[in-house]
Amino acid sequence: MLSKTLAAGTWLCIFIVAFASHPVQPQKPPKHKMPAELKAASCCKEVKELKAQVANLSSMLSELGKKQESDWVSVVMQVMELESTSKRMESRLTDAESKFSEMNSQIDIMQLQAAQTVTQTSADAIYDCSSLYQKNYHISGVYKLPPNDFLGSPEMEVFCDMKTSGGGWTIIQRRKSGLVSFYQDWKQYKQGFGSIRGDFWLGNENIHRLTRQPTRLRVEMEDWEGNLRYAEYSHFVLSNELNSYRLFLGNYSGNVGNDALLYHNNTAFSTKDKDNDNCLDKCALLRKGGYWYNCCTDSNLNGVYYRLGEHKEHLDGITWYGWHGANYSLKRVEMKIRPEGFKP
Ligand SMILES: [Ca+2]
Repeated sequence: MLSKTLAAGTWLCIFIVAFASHPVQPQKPPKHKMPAELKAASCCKEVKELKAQVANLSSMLSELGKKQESDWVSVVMQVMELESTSKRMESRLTDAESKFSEMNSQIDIMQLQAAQTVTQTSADAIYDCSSLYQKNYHISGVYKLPPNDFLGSPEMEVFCDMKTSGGGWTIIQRRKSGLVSFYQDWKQYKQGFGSIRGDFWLGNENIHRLTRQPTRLRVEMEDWEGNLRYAEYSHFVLSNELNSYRLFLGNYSGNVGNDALLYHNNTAFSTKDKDNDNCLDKCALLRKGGYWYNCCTDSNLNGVYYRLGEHKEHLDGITWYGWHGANYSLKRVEMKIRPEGFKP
């Protein structure tokens, strides 16, 4: 009985130990995990998609930035190209403008030269555009004057204005395209430079010879707003080279409202290499032209050609002080002469 009791106690102990070391957990029902996992997964997916979209947008932005940059560069290039095209057109227009009148006058000139040999010794010889006008050449344009014994001038190409105020004008200076620099030396101003159909200086020697007879000077000007003015002077004389092509002027008339050339009366011609002015300064260097500089200017018709936009920023431009002041550079100027007694 005892042994049976012992055996039963032993089995009880084993059972307790076994139970203590491996407690049987009551089986809980499995938790339902799937919705949370799914949620996390779909959230990640959204983030990833958003990240991808952001990355996409950034790359689009940077592409747009680059495109804008290249667009800007191309716009600037186009503007530059347009500017240069406009310059080319301007010079072509200048050529075209005068080619028509040149064609018209070319045949006339040949006839004229034939006529000239007959009339060389008579009073009606060809001196200038006014003599041409008197011989019924009434088209403005380029003419070739034959050599002239009275004036001592060689054959000379001139541009005649046969329309303004009765015509007969020989143009001695023109500024209209800005394609010719007027910052030239004594020799250049003496013999003349530029293009007879565009911007040019006829030459101090030629002008001197043409003013051996009583001569009238007319200065025509245009500003950048399209306003036109003129000034005329009686008894315009350019002395010879020994007298430094000194300028003499008579009375003023016109509508520019101010006699800005009078300040230059009885003044010698100066260039960058010949300082004949009445100043300690070298006016030709300061005003960048060749002119009858006093000390220095009330007008500077041979100054630097400045285009619209730059025309109000400089003191060495093409100026007429009494009209637009010292720092307004004009758009167009023509200086022309004809004999005092000319009658259309
Ligand atoms: Ca000086």
